[in-house]
Amino acid sequence: MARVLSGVQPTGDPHIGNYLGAWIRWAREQQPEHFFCIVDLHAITMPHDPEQLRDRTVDVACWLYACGLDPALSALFVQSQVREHAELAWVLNCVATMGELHRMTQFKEKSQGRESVSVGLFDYPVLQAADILLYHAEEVPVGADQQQHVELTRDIAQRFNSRYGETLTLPKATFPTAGARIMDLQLVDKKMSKSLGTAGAILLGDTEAQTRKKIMRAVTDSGSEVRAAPDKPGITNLLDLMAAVTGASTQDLEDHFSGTRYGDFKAEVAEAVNGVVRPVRDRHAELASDLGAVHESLAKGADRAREVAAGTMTAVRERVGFLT
Ligand code: AQP
Repeated sequence: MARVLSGVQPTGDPHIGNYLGAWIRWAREQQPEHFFCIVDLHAITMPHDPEQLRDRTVDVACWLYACGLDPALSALFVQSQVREHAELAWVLNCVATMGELHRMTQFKEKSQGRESVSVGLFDYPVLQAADILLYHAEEVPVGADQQQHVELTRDIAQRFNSRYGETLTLPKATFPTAGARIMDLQLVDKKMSKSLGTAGAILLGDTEAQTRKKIMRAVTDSGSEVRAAPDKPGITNLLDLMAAVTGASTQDLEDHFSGTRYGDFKAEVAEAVNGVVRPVRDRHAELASDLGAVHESLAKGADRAREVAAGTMTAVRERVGFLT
């Protein structure tokens, strides 16, 4: 069984992209060797409100448990509660290069148009490498947007190992067959994102009526064929969404919807999405009404994570020449 680490930022209301790109697989495939991390250290790389960060950290934990993460199996924890993440990130900062970080597309996108950008935002991928490498993760289940960061993690680990001796495990990113990059329903050339605004994002916390309305209003094209094609990004995205929630192939869906009008197609997509999200939303409401249990599970998750992380840091400290 492969060791797994993946993470989520507590930066806003989670959406169907987070769920289909990553979380659904975290829950389905979870094992005791799987670690999932709410990356609050990453969340402060952009301007934030401290009180809101605390609330969102707990809320995203409720969503993850609601999606099916079981504290008796996998370990869910909050990144800042395991200090080794920051410690290893510093060591890896001395292995990663400026040139590598300058090539990261997420940094380019997130820094675009900003007058002042934190060093933390630039360094974000190195902290992410530390997250992954601390747990000797072999697999990192993520959406397609994270591929470049996981490749950088491999490069950093490889360089560390060749400089100091075999210490860190080289990870690989894994992606779902469908739903690896759900696009915004209004800005179809942009990935659905917590920070892009809610008009084109299906939030897990939306009501069924809101979800239906957003899908019915999704941007499509002037044609009438339900078919995936480069000149039909809106329809392609809805087909991908439908494939991810139903498990059907795009080809089967194209056959099924052949001759169907866009309005009827969208209504079916909305129904399927609501069917999948409904139990998650209900479970989230239950968990949010008893946060004591959520805090307790997070504390246990952090204890489990600390144990593994401390072992890796002992080896790293010894390798780089720190006094033990
Ligand atoms: N649109 C998406 N389609 C598929 N997967 C997605 N993920 C995010 N958006 C999509 C995956 O969800 C996991 C958690 O993401 P994250 O919150 O840690 O970071 P992110 O990729 O930066 O997500 P957002 O929603 O875009 O947040 P903001 O706006 O705060 O940056 C990851 O595995 C990610 O691939």
